[in-house]
Amino acid sequence: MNFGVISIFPQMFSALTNFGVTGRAFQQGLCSVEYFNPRDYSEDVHKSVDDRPYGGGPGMVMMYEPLKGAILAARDMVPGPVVYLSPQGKSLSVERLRDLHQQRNVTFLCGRYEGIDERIVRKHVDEEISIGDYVISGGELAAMVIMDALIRLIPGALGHELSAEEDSFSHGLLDTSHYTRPQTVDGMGVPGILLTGNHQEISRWRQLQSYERTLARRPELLAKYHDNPDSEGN
Ligand code: 4G3
Repeated sequence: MNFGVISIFPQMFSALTNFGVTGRAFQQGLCSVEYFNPRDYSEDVHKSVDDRPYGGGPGMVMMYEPLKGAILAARDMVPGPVVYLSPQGKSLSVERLRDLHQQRNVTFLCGRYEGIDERIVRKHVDEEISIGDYVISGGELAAMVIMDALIRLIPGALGHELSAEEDSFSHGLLDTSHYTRPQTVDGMGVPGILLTGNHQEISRWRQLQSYERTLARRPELLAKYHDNPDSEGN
């Protein structure tokens, strides 16, 4: 999978490209990323990328022309949809992630300040996505959340291929609980079934526990699950 990233802070993405499961995926060539900095497409001597909002109010707005230049350059090198991360976007869901995963190329447009000139969204953005109902200081962390989730879906990116299938939500239910050594900590043991070595019974227990904690914590997920328990949720 090839990612494009449009950002004035491309260095932030080293958190994704240099560490852990995602870092390994980049190292192995399972995915790649190209950066496009709006500042490189700024016309004026100060390399401005933001200006004051029409109508007044606090903060600044990212300017049309530098963003347009960066997006057109990205479209040349990364011929897939341009996704803008903003609190005004449609909520990210597991089915939306699977749709994006079908693309070989995806570019993420990361805004700063109070947002970007709306005419960029109108003319140059294919999809506006939100990672949740809260505001963060820039689209970069939101883009990294989606990129990380997408990388986990790439065959070979996780050490153990069954890991992705056993993740929370992959079947529409929350994940089961996990335990490791030592067997007793601060007087707390491990559910006995996990020590029996009976893998068929362990599997049944985990499924039941998964179902019960979904019922307790996220009952709204069960409606979808009941529609089709084998459909991987949605
Ligand atoms: C655009 C995305 C971008 C407008 C970005 C703020 C939250 C999300 C930004 C704006 C963001 C999200 C940058 N904050 N919920 N901050 O996906 O007001």
